[in-house]
Amino acid sequence: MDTPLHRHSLSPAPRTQRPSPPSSRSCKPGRTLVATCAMLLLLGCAGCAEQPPPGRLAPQVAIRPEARVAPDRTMARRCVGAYHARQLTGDFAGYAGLHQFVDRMVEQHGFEREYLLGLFSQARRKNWTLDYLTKSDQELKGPPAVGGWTRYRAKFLDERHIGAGVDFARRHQGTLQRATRQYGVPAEYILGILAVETTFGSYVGKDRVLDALTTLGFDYARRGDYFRGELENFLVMARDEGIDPARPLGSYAGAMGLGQFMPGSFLRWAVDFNGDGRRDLWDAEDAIGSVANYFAQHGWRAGHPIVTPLQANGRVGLEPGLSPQYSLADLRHAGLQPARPCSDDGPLRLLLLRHAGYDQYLIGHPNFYTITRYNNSTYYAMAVHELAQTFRRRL
Ligand SMILES: [Ca+2]
Repeated sequence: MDTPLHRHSLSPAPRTQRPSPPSSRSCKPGRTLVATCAMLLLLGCAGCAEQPPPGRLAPQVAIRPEARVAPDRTMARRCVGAYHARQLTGDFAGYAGLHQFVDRMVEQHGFEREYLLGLFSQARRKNWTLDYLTKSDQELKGPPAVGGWTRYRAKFLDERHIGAGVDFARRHQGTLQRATRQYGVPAEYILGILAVETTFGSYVGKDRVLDALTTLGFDYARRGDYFRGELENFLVMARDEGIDPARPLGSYAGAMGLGQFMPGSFLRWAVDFNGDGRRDLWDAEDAIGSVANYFAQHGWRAGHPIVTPLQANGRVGLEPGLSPQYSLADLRHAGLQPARPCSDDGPLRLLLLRHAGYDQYLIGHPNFYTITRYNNSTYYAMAVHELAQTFRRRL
């Protein structure tokens, strides 16, 4: 994908050791996520998720200051992993920002300071990731290159992705149908996401999420705030789900599981779709339900169009983009005519695909925009859409 940093959710670890899936491809620059095998060890921590929701406390019950602190300390003892240190050592020793982060986790979430200092003392700085993102940031500047869509499309619209999708769909037909019924999202779009993200779990990440998020949170200035927020979500998630936070593997940006959810997306949109009481995006059923829920929560409209091709007459003077800004009259005035009847009269998103020998324009309808909520990229969403159309024909 164009943007290397994607957004969403991830899964908590299974309660048993999960073998790493075979890695069938190398890390491709330009994709959102990805990493190799996820071996998640879920050490059971039944109590970790039992913090009472704030709303449970009756308003008339007075809470003394010491009473507010005590439950948090109890929670902290339930964190998984024997980490303990009085000082920060290792790759991140001396990082003032990390000390401030630890202070915040102690004050706002009730973690034990020594636990976090011990955990971060064995975190590793991922220099390769920083070098790669610096290079990617430079490449993303400027207008889309001629042939960019042709090259991007070729990475995903191939027999490896399509064949894996057909096989996955046959194995999980009932679950896909259930997700479509429950969330109103066609199975082929769930398949399109899982194809682009991890080729259905064949490559789900090889970096420790702890290392990825700590590195990007404190050494990647451009998006440090975002990754510190995801590190916070990750630690809360690990405690809630009873996971040792040093165990989960994910992409170089911290995305996890078949659907490559970031921790914040896991907390908000992951679902337990196989009914075993855990949200586990390394599990195919939970991943299917979680992707469908993500789409539903981001505005997917069942039965509505995704894109409408436009026929161009001469040079087009309009700026394409994911913001809706044009009426049908604007498009026609610029020499763009819908190739089929279009009931959506705007404001409309004008999409541009730069093929090797020509430019192609399309209208991106609200459902197209929903796909970009998974990754804010026209090419990403278009690859998912074209894969979905292919799966629909093949299944
Ligand atoms: Ca589950």
